[in-house]
Amino acid sequence: MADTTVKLSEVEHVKDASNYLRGTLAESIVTPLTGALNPDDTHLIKFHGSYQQTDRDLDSERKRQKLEPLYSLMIRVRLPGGVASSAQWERMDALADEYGNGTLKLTTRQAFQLHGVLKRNLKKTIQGFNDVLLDSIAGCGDVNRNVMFNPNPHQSQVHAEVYEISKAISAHLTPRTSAYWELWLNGESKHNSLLSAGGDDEPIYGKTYLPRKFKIALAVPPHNDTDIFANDLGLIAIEEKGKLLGFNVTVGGGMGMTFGMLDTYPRLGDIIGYVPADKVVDVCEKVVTIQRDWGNRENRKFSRLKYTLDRVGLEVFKQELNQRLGFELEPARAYEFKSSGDAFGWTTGPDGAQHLTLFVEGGRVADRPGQQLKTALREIARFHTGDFRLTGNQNLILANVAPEHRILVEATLAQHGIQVAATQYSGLRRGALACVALNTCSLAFAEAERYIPQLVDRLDGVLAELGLLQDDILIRMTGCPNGCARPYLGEIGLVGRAVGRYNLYLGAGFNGERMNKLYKEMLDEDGIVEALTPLLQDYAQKRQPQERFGDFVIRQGYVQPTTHGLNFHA
Ligand code: SRM
Ligand code: SF4
Repeated sequence: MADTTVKLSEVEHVKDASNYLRGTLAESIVTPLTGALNPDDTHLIKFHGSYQQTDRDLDSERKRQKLEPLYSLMIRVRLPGGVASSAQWERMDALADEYGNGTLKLTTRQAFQLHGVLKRNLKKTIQGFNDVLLDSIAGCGDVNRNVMFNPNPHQSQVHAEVYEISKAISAHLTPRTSAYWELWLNGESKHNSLLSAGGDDEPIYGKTYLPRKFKIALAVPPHNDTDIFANDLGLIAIEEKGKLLGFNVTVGGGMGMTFGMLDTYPRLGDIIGYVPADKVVDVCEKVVTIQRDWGNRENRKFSRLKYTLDRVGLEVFKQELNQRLGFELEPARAYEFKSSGDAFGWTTGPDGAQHLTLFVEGGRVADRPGQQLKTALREIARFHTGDFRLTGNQNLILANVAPEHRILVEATLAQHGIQVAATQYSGLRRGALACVALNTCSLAFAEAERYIPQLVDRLDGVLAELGLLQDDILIRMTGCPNGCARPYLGEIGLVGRAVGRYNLYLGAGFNGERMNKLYKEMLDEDGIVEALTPLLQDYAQKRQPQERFGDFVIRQGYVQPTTHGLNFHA
């Protein structure tokens, strides 16, 4: 099935020649003449969890002054299931201040990001992670990324079991190269399970790794809070009487596309069958190896599993998977998803443990006038005996709060201007997702995280007049079509086209099972508000009981439903 006549992309050659992801990183990182890395190393550093970036707010001024751009590194810490201890939180908080830009970003895949790390500080930053058993290997790059799962295993016994499986999948698919600990940790890792193997053999990936990034998410119905259909591989837990049986398997999800290239498209995963729980890690490995062997290594725009699948056909893919597994997937089992968002405020688990889900706007943990979230969480980390759980919706759960700490948690938050209940925010704001975009993302055409609060302020005005302020409506914004905030799963999706201009997409399902459709192009803020106001008015008047906004705009004929990635542009 692999085509040996293809002209490999440049990145394939870089990986091939890199000696298992080393390249010339050791030299690049210490060269004092520039803040940048050697060009080939900019590809390799991703596998170590980092991206070279510039401060785009300063690019033109620095160019005018004939200075090189202000290079720095973004670094992403993988956390399977988004779980961090208090000690790990405190460390990330401190590293953000010491080497980063003083903020922590909670990503849409339940990871931490630091921005603005100068290359001379990268090693010290990674060593800081290692001290508290965190790492950034495979945070980015052509490998399996952070494995997503509902961040609260204490919700039920099934959640606890699925969390363990998500960690097992993550560990199984972590690259084995010793380059990471050799380059950053002087050959010594505190992370026994992960990096002590020390060999360069990559039994799953091989020396050129995957053709492109690969993403896995797990979910326990009825909550699709990891948007599993947006992943290359999704696993839907099937339980019976509170016991985990196995998983329905989805393949071929992905959000990215390129404007003007209709043969690129976001796509939701297809359900291909059911697998018992004890065989699920093997299924993940075999799907990864098929993509390793069959994925497009010529043109990175078509390298994701979704394009492999649409090229070879789902049936051929399933046959190959069954053959590599040595057994057949069973028919998929019944399940139902009802939502893809987070439930805010205090909850009590079946074991009586207390958990607090906090709204974190844009996933940015920062101190702002009147709201010192970063300080509040640091103070909480000093006494909190439970842990911190990052959600796939860029929010945060303080999990397992000791009963005697509940009042102290609330008081600490209140003292720093953070309210526990999220009802002071509109339903639109609570469910909003926005990618980083400017000023650090090199691919952004427009603002997202920095701008969405202002847009929601205006839309909240419209919603308030219509009595819809507390209705949950999913809005998602990105600065480009790559889809980092999964905008095509927003009931309202806004995708940056140019500075201050967005394409407006409508009609996604509230439960993450249907993508939206282009409604209007190149809108500025007034255009967005003008386009949405009559629809929201109509919704307030004519919606049926419990009808979601995404379903309503389809029933009213504003947009056609998207039934498959292949008709997303239709
Ligand atoms: Fe993403 C590239 C940020 C989740 C699809 N993404 C980037 C880069 C690294 C830009 C770059 O290549 O230079 C962004 C760094 C910005 C910055 O300054 O930090 C970036 N992506 C993010 C994060 C931080 C957004 C956020 O605000 O939370 C998310 C980090 C997740 C993590 O912890 O691993 C993030 N990115 C996603 C998701 C959502 C998801 O995975 O559920 C997607 C859509 C799903 C998918 O992969 O299809 C996503 N990011 C992309 C793509 C398009 C990939 C494609 O094959 O279509 C790119 C561009 C690329 O890879 O060439 C990209
Ligand atoms: Fe950057 Fe585009 Fe991803 Fe936003 S969606 S972080 S602008 S790559």
